Amino acid sequence: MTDEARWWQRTTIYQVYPRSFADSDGDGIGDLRGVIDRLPVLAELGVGTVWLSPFFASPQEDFGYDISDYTAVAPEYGDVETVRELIEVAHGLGLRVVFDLVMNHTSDQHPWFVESASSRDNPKADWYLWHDGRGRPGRDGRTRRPNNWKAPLDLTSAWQWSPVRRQWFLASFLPFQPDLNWRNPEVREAVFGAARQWLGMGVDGFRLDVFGWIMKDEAFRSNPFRPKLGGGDIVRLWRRDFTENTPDNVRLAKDLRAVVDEFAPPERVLIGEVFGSPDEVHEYLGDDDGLSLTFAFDLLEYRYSARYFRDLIARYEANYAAPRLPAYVLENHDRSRTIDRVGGDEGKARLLATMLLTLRGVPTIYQGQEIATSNTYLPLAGALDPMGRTFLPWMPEWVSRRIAERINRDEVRTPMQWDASRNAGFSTAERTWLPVNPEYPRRNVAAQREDPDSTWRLFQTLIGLRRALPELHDGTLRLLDAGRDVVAYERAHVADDGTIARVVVVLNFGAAPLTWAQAGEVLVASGPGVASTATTTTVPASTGVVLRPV
Ligand code: TEU
Repeated sequence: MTDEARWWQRTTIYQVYPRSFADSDGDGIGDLRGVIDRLPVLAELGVGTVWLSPFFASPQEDFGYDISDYTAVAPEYGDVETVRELIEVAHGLGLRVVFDLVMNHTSDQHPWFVESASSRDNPKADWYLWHDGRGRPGRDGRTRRPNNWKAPLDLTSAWQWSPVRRQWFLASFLPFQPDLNWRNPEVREAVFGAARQWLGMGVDGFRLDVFGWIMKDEAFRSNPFRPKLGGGDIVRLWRRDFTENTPDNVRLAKDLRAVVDEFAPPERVLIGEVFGSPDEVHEYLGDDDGLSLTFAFDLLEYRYSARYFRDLIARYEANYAAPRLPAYVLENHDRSRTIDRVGGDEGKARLLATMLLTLRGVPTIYQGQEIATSNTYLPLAGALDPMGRTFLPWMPEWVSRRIAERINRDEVRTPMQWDASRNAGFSTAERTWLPVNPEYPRRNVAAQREDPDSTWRLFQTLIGLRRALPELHDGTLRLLDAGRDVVAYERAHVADDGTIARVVVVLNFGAAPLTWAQAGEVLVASGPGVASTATTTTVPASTGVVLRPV
């Protein structure tokens, strides 16, 4: 592994969901040894950074996003020594490793919370966001909630009642995930201390879970009622002026930066899961003293329209001028698979992958995306994911089926499809923790590695090209004039000796073939039928192409 500065600007990130990646001990649950065993396949795919979703001690009610010890590993995944080995093996393969840091909340079973909830005057009484209610207590002893802050989906309050403290505590996500009080210096030191443990072990940085929510308004003011669409998150009825992306939260990014900088070199990366429009969230990057990257979630929408993506690229270009970069996300463990968002059409999913991997920004790939895995339909009743059960217990199946991705995240967390053997090669267990997607005999990594036209091979080619060409990993981006159904851009790079290298990316979202008025060498095409004459290039419907203009 080379310790080049700013390595993260040129990397491609691959998200591993450890519970579903590879099970080495046959208990039906993925583990860290399984990840170690499969790292060579990721190196072969060509990605540069592996981000692991949380594997820390946890009651697993939200599958690791509910932590009960930041410094320990959940026993079903391995132990601290396995983590050390994972980092070493990854580094040996030239891969960087990023962990998931969940700073906003812990599990309600974390000893910190158990103590905090035990009385109003214990040593950790102020470690979480406790607040008296409004008005006089009712017959059950409860007061009215302190303010109108909402849990996800905006259907229920984020405040939970404690009969012991006779106070409310804030849980901005699920009720069993109480929010830590980041204004308490002891909390900061405790969580920063855990981060230092992993940094000292060699982790290359952190993906920061719901980073935008951590520092709420100090005066606990209610959010204004004003519905808001877009920004990459689900629809909101209340603006989150006092709970999300507050000025204090932007300052927290700088404090965290200072912690990870204690460990450079190599430079460590901080990637924020922050929601909002590009003109809001780019603030987190500061003057190169905040987060390194912020995810751009706008690609996760159900939009397959050239105009949508053209506007989006223009907005990110305007707000993330070089050396800043957005970290584009097309899939993750929370949202519907790409192929399901484009009506099951793999050609369209491949076109979007071509865009993702040729934009100016750091691309993120979620395990399974490289073989165009689809959602595994699983009814809401019986879901392991607590989202739907918590917020929509009354919803009938025929309704939830239509919007399943938003409420049953199990559907995108089923085991990785490695090969056509039992359990898709994920596990030798009788039963895996979630069922395997029934498409696996046809759709798996082993089959696609053998097939030069497969989606896995397309990803490998695009990632390889991105690594090889400075115009792709380091160049400028200029949107080109194109027809209504076309997104086209030029990526260019000026070498030290002044020579300019250029590639042009043409993405035909339309249903008819396109004649692009430029000829060139076809470096990659997302589908068959691309042809260049002396002056033009034909791009079939739902196809993307990377051209070296002549
Ligand atoms: O998710 C936050 C987030 O993106 C959700 O609000 C999202 O809108 C929701 O899952 C609907 O798809 C992060 C993690 O990615 C998620 O897995 C955790 O459950 C959550 O934080 C709480 O830690």
